Amino acid sequence: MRIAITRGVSPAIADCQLTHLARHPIDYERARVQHSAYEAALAALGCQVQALPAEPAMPDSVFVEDLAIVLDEVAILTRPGAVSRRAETASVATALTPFRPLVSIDAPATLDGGDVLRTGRMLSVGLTTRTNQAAVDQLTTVLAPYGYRVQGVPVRGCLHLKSAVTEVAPGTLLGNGQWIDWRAFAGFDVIEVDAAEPYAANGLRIGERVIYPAGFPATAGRLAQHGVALLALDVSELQKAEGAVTCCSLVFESPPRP
Ligand code: CIR
Repeated sequence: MRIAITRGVSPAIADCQLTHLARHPIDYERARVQHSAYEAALAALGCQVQALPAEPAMPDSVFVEDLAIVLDEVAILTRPGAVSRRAETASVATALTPFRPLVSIDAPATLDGGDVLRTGRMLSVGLTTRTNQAAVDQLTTVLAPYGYRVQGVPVRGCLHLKSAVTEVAPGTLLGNGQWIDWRAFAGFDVIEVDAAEPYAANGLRIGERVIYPAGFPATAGRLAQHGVALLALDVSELQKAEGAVTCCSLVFESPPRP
């Protein structure tokens, strides 16, 4: 069974953290409708959606990806880089407890899940305003017994590593080479986003399909040429909060893959 943990949009989302974007009004009702469509897409792709209640006092709490890294063997609870987001972790820990043993990232490390790209037994970890080298070091130590390797990847110009690169098919990465150095991903096939669509690198692969934001037609065309099947969604209000499609869920198998 594939589980997807989500959380309703906070009515305070207009007060979200913003790092690289200017603040624009966010239509809360529209954000809710878009988020419901996102949850419906997850369900249509075979996920059992476990929706946590919205947190009125936590503006960014819809972005549950940032609170944990769920691997087959263990789940890592993060220590988000934005102090305002640290209170979001507790309820995600409770939600994950039935599924995985939990390990926490501790100070001085800071880590956002949006900075962690897993490809097989390799975790690439964005070094950003949210995630530091101490987090890379802690992940390396915690995950070595399970056979994972961890590499830090410098990121410039965007919030998270997965704003800059995601895996859209086994061995195929979609990314923005202005924000990362592709040499960190030697051996992968690379699809570069269209230069006019810098934010187009974030797709959420669920089985054979990729949930993908509407509004990036040139990059979507490139993906189609590579045979990547998209499920396009309008997530405009979440994008104004500097989020995209990976950030609104934690997707994993239960029981873990053998
Ligand atoms: C933040 O700055 O933390 C939120 N406004 C956006 C987080 C997006 N998370 C993600 O892409 N993993």
